[in-house]
Amino acid sequence: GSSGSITGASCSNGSTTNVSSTILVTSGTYDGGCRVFNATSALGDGSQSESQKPVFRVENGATLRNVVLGNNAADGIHFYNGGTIDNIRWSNVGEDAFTIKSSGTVNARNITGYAGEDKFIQVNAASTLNVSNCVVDNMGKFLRQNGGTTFKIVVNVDRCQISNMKEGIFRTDSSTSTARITNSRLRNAGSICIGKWASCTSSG
Ligand code: ADA
Ligand code: CA
Ligand code: CA
Ligand code: CA
Repeated sequence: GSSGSITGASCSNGSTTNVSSTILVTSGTYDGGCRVFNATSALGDGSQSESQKPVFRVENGATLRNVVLGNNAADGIHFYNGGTIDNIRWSNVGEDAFTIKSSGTVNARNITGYAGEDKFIQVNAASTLNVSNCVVDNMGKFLRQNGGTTFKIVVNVDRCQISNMKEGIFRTDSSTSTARITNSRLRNAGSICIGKWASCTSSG
């Protein structure tokens, strides 16, 4: 395969919108117009505190696109019952970048994330996650299935550049979950597969 066209998100920063209550995306498409969405303290401070709220909540197959998360990204983006994100950049990942909160299929394409303390993606429910064209740099790990959970997740990652992970790329405690990464560039990305994965592969 080819890893030649890995660009991540492509927005130039637009004007800043301060977010004091989670923006709900419940149907159709929410187009952020490349504005910078910056959480206020009402959502959290972007630290490792687990009590923070997301900046966006995407539900029921809806799509969120063309968004820059600003210096305070709080608990990022939450998905319920599946959804799509397209052209999203986290300038400074908060507690984590996005979380699958209930079952469904999540598609994340053309995304970029920088400067996380720990996780980029957190998966808290049985689900399928398809990630394509991502650039992720400088955090603990790319993806974590919630610690101690044994439901099945299916993770497909294609055309990603992942660099400077302190721990690694995929971590689970579930022996039924699967992960694969294809057509990607890994630089100082730690261990690819951490934990019990039924299947965990890297190719291309
Ligand atoms: C940690 C924490 C979980 C949950 C998760 C998350 O793994 O132990 O309870 O809060 O983070 O969704 O960020
Ligand atoms: Ca967490
Ligand atoms: Ca979180
Ligand atoms: Ca950060």
